[in-house]
Amino acid sequence: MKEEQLKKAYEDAKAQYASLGVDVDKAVEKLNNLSISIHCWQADDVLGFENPDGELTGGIKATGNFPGKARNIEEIRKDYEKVLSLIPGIHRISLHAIYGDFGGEFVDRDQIEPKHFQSWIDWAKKVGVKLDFNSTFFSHEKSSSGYTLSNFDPEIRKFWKAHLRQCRKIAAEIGRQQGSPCVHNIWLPDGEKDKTVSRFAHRQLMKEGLDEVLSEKFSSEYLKDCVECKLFGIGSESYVVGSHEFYMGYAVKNNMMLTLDAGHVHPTESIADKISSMLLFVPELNLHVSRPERWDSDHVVTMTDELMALTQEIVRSGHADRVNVGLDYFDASINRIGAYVVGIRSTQRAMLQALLEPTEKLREFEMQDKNFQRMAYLEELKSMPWNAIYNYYCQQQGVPVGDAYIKVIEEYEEQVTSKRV
Ligand code: RNT
Ligand code: ZN
Repeated sequence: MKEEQLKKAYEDAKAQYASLGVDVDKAVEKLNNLSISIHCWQADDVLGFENPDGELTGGIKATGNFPGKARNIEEIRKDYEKVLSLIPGIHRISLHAIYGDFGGEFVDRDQIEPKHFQSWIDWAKKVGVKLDFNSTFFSHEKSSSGYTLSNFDPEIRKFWKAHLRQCRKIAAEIGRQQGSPCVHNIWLPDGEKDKTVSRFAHRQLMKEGLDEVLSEKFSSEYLKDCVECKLFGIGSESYVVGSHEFYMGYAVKNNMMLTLDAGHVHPTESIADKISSMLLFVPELNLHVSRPERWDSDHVVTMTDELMALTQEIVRSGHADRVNVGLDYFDASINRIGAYVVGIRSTQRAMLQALLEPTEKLREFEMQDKNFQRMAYLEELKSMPWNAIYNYYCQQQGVPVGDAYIKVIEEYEEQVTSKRV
């Protein structure tokens, strides 16, 4: 689209929103301040660099074998730089512990240290992103029984506690060096395929393990821990130790962040409606924006009704500053750079639509019991020209407008990723 056309579409859209009492500039400024925590693991199907021949376990699965996944740190960083060049705004990259710079050596999970992430910290500074962190409790022989921190074997529990301790040290060091708290997400795959009898005992062990390690205090200026609940996984269909109730209770009791993953609830349930409840009881939320297709399939995020409901709830709560928006999906069946860019841009667009809502007007209808009017406006809003605002924002930020990113990704595929064999 030509520059004048873009500008004109934007001005027209702005006028339409103004007639509803919506300040477009303010909405765009808020969108621009929204840093999305981009998960590192879409680039290489959650494999990491700990073990080049490793296999993804823990009840999650990246299906597909599209060529071109990143095979080492250089390639993965190059891919992230490409992704960052195709999206507006300033974002964060969320690293998993298995993505350390181990220099070709095998470093076990209980031995990882801040030094293994120093080159990431330096790289992040260079490209202008902040880092978040995730401990990795899966894809390891000591998690093969299905239980880590909640294992009945004390030696295994000891190993994973050591891992968690090291991860917190690393995350805090990242936070200290980058001058912004590092969000450290704790997700454990613990659970079982079939009817588990000792549910209380495993949960008690998990609670004790977390209590022991999390009792070591770090400044919240450096580190923010959060715990992620789940409903079921592949091979843990019957029982997941870290269920929603477990971590909701844990986070509330310990006044800490809770992570809500869009794929970790019952198929007819949505995490959108949990936002306004949990914000009353925990200091902050961390989101894993994902797209479940019948199960926790971790499909690329697209603009679904669920995503719209989620971004609307974040904005309507009035506490968007307490919600960390992170992504969590891994699709190995399509171009992985494309998967990143589509998911990030869709999340931004959903957020922009929510920010462009005349919420006060809708609330007024609600107060006056005018629910037909509320419904009518909610429907009208769906076809407002919000995309003209997003396009103009992209142009202003110097990133491709509309579908222009597709060609850039095709070129990168031709010149770079397709050569990775
Ligand atoms: C698994 C969780 C978890 C992982 C990542 C790789 O179901 O969603 O967040 O996807 O840590
Ligand atoms: Zn997740």
